[in-house]
Amino acid sequence: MASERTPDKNNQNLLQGLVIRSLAGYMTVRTAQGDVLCRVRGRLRRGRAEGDLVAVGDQALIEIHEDGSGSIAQVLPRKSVLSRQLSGVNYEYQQILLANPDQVLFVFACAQPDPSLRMLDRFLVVAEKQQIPAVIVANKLDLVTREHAQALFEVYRRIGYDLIYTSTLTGEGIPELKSRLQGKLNSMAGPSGVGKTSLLNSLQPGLAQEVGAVSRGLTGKGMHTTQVKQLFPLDGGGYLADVPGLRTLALWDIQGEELDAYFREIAPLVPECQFNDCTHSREPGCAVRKALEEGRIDPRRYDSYLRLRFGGKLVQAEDEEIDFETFD
Ligand SMILES: Nc1nc2c(ncn2[C@@H]2O[C@H](COP(=O)(O)OP(=O)(O)O)[C@@H](O)[C@H]2O)c(=O)[nH]1
Ligand SMILES: [Mg+2]
Ligand SMILES: [Zn+2]
Repeated sequence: MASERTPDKNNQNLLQGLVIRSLAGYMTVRTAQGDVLCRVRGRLRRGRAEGDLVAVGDQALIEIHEDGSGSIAQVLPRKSVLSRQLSGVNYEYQQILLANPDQVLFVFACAQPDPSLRMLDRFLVVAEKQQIPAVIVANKLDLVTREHAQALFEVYRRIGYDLIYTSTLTGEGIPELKSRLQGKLNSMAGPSGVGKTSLLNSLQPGLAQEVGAVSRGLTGKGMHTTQVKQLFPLDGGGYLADVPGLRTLALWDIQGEELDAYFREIAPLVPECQFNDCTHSREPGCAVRKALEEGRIDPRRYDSYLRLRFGGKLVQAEDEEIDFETFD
């Protein structure tokens, strides 16, 4: 039908779909009529953009051409984004790592390697800033006693985070994790060796191989400079996103003055401090330090706050030695 190819201001001939893959200027859009490869062009490319106009996770309206290829006509409003702000002398650009994420999973091990909880605290700050719910996965539960695992991680549940203990060896926590992912757009990050690949295997046979094949296929052909972003469908519905840029999440610039707002247990106390510019370090009448002394704030979390607030470059360098990744 000729009318199918006519661009229509009322979107009558456009097909809606989910952007599931992004690579070198092409987007794969999953629609009710199958996957359509779309070149990003035209209106979506022209002009001085202030940020990525289309990204993996976006809901898009596409136009299908005679040869079966498509083009993206419109991107529907996003409900949330994982993004980073790129700033220069005369530009500001919002790079979208993932559009519409429902939640982000931070995976650590209870042991081997010992969890870097300060790194986790940094990630949680970024998740708070971006207003994306975080799920903490404490893997390798089989290597420690439950008491030990709880001493490490239970503080996060107390301050309101979703926390799941897992073991890919015994299978503990895997069904719970699976149901937590269902029907949602999930992303995952964690240090090397904590068991991310093993978790993928436990969650869904073939998923880890699928993810691995995509990254190998690219690096194998010398395309290592090109980043592929992809959503992997989950059997029970929903997606898991492989978003390479997530590894830099912890390094994003957050202003010192806004930091207290991103510590869940500190934020509600801030209005009670005597000084409205209280840094919660040595000021008199500080409600945060009072809570700390009364045991209502975890000393290790408070230490994380202080280090992020006042640690400067040294602390950053120390933290950044930890190799963070999404999948490998
Ligand atoms: N004891 C134990 N070992 C695990 C568990 N999950 C993964 N491992 C092991 O930890 C190592 C790293 O796992 P891997 O999945 O490659 O971690 P990744 O780097 O995060 O992808 C491998 O030797 C796994 O067999 C677990 O729950 N318990
Ligand atoms: Mg891995
Ligand atoms: Zn204070």
